[in-house]
Amino acid sequence: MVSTYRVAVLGARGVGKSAIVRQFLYNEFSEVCVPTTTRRLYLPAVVMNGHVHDLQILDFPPISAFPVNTLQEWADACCRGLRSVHAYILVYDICCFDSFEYVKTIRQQILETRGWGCTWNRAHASAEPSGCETGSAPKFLPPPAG
Ligand SMILES: Nc1nc2c(ncn2[C@@H]2O[C@H](COP(=O)(O)OP(=O)(O)O)[C@@H](O)[C@H]2O)c(=O)[nH]1
Ligand SMILES: [Mg+2]
Repeated sequence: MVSTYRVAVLGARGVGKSAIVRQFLYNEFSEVCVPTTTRRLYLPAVVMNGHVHDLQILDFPPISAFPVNTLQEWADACCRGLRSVHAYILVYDICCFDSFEYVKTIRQQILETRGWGCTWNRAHASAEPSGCETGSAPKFLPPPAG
Protein backbone atom coordinates (compact mmCIF):
# COMPACT_ATOMS: atom_id res chain seq x y z
CA MET A 1 0.00 0.00 0.00
CA VAL A 2 1.26 3.48 -0.86
CA SER A 3 1.10 5.88 2.05
CA THR A 4 0.82 9.63 1.59
CA TYR A 5 2.66 12.19 3.69
CA ARG A 6 1.77 15.86 3.63
CA VAL A 7 4.47 18.40 4.40
CA ALA A 8 4.08 22.19 4.69
CA VAL A 9 6.95 24.62 4.13
CA LEU A 10 6.56 27.86 6.08
CA GLY A 11 8.67 30.95 6.70
CA ALA A 12 9.04 34.64 6.01
CA ARG A 13 9.28 35.99 2.47
CA GLY A 14 12.55 35.48 0.63
CA VAL A 15 14.19 33.05 3.07
CA GLY A 16 14.50 30.34 0.40
CA LYS A 17 11.48 28.10 0.98
CA SER A 18 10.76 27.57 -2.70
CA ALA A 19 14.49 27.17 -3.40
CA ILE A 20 14.66 24.32 -0.85
CA VAL A 21 11.66 22.58 -2.40
CA ARG A 22 13.04 22.92 -5.93
CA GLN A 23 16.46 21.71 -4.90
CA PHE A 24 14.92 18.68 -3.19
CA LEU A 25 12.65 17.84 -6.14
CA TYR A 26 14.68 18.87 -9.18
CA ASN A 27 18.20 19.32 -7.83
CA GLU A 28 18.29 22.82 -9.28
CA PHE A 29 18.87 26.31 -7.91
CA SER A 30 17.94 29.62 -9.49
CA GLU A 31 19.00 33.09 -8.37
CA VAL A 32 15.88 34.53 -9.97
CA CYS A 33 13.51 35.64 -7.23
CA VAL A 34 9.91 34.72 -8.03
CA PRO A 35 7.76 35.55 -4.98
CA THR A 36 5.27 32.82 -4.08
CA THR A 37 1.88 34.52 -4.01
CA THR A 38 -0.34 31.47 -3.69
CA ARG A 39 0.05 28.07 -2.09
CA ARG A 40 1.86 25.65 -4.42
CA LEU A 41 1.38 21.91 -4.26
CA TYR A 42 4.02 19.42 -5.43
CA LEU A 43 3.20 15.72 -5.69
CA PRO A 44 6.39 13.68 -5.85
CA ALA A 45 6.75 10.01 -4.98
CA VAL A 46 9.71 8.84 -2.93
CA VAL A 47 11.16 5.44 -2.16
CA MET A 48 12.07 4.98 1.49
CA ASN A 49 13.27 1.68 2.96
CA GLY A 50 12.07 -0.11 -0.16
CA HIS A 51 8.56 1.35 0.06
CA VAL A 52 6.97 3.90 -2.24
CA HIS A 53 5.43 6.91 -0.51
CA ASP A 54 3.45 9.72 -2.06
CA LEU A 55 4.51 13.12 -0.83
CA GLN A 56 2.43 16.25 -0.92
CA ILE A 57 4.69 19.23 -0.45
CA LEU A 58 2.86 22.49 0.16
CA ASP A 59 4.95 25.60 -0.46
CA PHE A 60 3.15 28.45 1.30
CA PRO A 61 3.47 32.21 0.87
CA PRO A 62 4.03 33.94 4.24
CA ILE A 63 0.96 33.56 6.43
CA SER A 64 -0.11 36.20 8.94
CA ALA A 65 -0.91 33.60 11.60
CA PHE A 66 -1.39 29.86 11.91
CA PRO A 67 -5.14 29.12 11.68
CA VAL A 68 -6.44 28.21 15.13
CA ASN A 69 -9.45 26.27 13.85
CA THR A 70 -10.86 24.72 10.68
CA LEU A 71 -13.10 27.72 10.05
CA GLN A 72 -10.10 30.05 9.98
CA GLU A 73 -8.18 27.57 7.85
CA TRP A 74 -10.86 27.50 5.17
CA ALA A 75 -11.65 31.20 5.33
CA ASP A 76 -8.18 32.02 4.03
CA ALA A 77 -7.44 30.30 0.70
CA CYS A 78 -3.70 30.50 1.39
CA CYS A 79 -4.01 28.47 4.60
CA ARG A 80 -5.99 25.55 3.24
CA GLY A 81 -4.62 22.18 4.21
CA LEU A 82 -2.27 23.71 6.77
CA ARG A 83 -3.82 22.09 9.83
CA SER A 84 -3.85 18.56 8.42
CA VAL A 85 -0.23 18.06 7.33
CA HIS A 86 2.04 15.45 8.91
CA ALA A 87 5.07 17.74 9.19
CA TYR A 88 6.10 21.38 9.02
CA ILE A 89 9.40 22.63 7.67
CA LEU A 90 10.04 26.06 9.17
CA VAL A 91 12.63 28.02 7.21
CA TYR A 92 14.50 31.16 8.27
CA ASP A 93 17.49 33.15 7.08
CA ILE A 94 20.31 33.25 9.62
CA CYS A 95 21.11 36.79 8.40
CA CYS A 96 17.62 38.01 9.20
CA PHE A 97 16.64 38.02 12.86
CA ASP A 98 13.04 38.92 12.00
CA SER A 99 12.69 35.78 9.87
CA PHE A 100 13.74 33.73 12.93
CA GLU A 101 11.25 35.56 15.14
CA TYR A 102 8.61 34.83 12.51
CA VAL A 103 9.17 31.05 12.53
CA LYS A 104 9.38 31.09 16.33
CA THR A 105 5.92 32.64 16.44
CA ILE A 106 4.52 30.22 13.87
CA ARG A 107 6.09 27.27 15.72
CA GLN A 108 4.48 28.40 18.97
CA GLN A 109 1.12 28.73 17.24
CA ILE A 110 1.50 25.22 15.75
CA LEU A 111 2.34 23.80 19.18
CA GLU A 112 -0.64 25.53 20.75
CA THR A 113 -3.14 24.42 18.13
CA ARG A 114 -1.80 20.98 17.19
CA GLY A 115 0.32 20.03 20.16
CA TRP A 116 3.51 19.30 18.24
CA GLY A 117 6.05 20.87 15.91
CA CYS A 118 9.43 20.61 14.23
CA THR A 119 12.05 23.16 13.20
CA TRP A 120 14.83 22.85 10.67
CA ASN A 121 17.82 25.10 10.55
CA ARG A 122 19.20 26.39 7.31
CA ALA A 123 22.28 28.42 6.48
CA HIS A 124 21.87 31.14 3.89
CA ALA A 125 24.87 30.90 1.57
CA SER A 126 25.39 34.66 1.46
CA ALA A 127 25.51 34.73 5.27
CA GLU A 128 29.10 33.63 5.16
CA PRO A 129 31.52 36.46 4.40
CA SER A 130 34.07 34.24 2.66
CA GLY A 131 34.58 30.75 1.33
CA CYS A 132 30.97 30.51 0.23
CA GLU A 133 29.81 31.58 -3.20
CA THR A 134 26.69 33.66 -3.40
CA GLY A 135 24.17 31.82 -5.50
CA SER A 136 25.69 28.43 -4.95
CA ALA A 137 23.38 25.55 -4.17
CA PRO A 138 21.58 26.09 -0.87
CA LYS A 139 23.16 24.34 2.09
CA PHE A 140 21.35 22.47 4.75
CA LEU A 141 22.31 22.09 8.38
CA PRO A 142 21.08 19.38 10.71
CA PRO A 143 18.42 20.46 13.18
CA PRO A 144 19.76 21.90 16.44
CA ALA A 145 20.24 19.39 19.23
CA GLY A 146 17.61 19.30 21.94
N1 LIG B 1 22.71 33.06 -2.04
C1 LIG B 1 21.63 32.35 -1.77
N2 LIG B 1 20.47 32.75 -2.28
C2 LIG B 1 19.39 31.99 -2.01
C3 LIG B 1 19.44 30.83 -1.21
N3 LIG B 1 18.19 30.29 -1.14
C4 LIG B 1 17.40 31.12 -1.85
N4 LIG B 1 18.12 32.12 -2.38
C5 LIG B 1 17.62 33.23 -3.21
O1 LIG B 1 16.72 33.99 -2.40
C6 LIG B 1 15.65 34.45 -3.21
C7 LIG B 1 14.33 34.02 -2.58
O2 LIG B 1 14.24 32.59 -2.63
P1 LIG B 1 12.82 31.89 -2.60
O3 LIG B 1 13.07 30.42 -2.59
O4 LIG B 1 11.93 32.42 -3.68
O5 LIG B 1 12.29 32.39 -1.18
P2 LIG B 1 10.84 32.17 -0.54
O6 LIG B 1 10.10 33.47 -0.67
O7 LIG B 1 11.10 31.84 0.90
O8 LIG B 1 10.17 31.03 -1.27
C8 LIG B 1 15.84 33.87 -4.62
O9 LIG B 1 16.42 34.89 -5.43
C9 LIG B 1 16.80 32.73 -4.41
O10 LIG B 1 17.63 32.58 -5.54
C10 LIG B 1 20.71 30.43 -0.68
O11 LIG B 1 20.87 29.46 0.04
N5 LIG B 1 21.76 31.23 -1.00
MG1 LIG C 1 8.41 30.98 -2.32
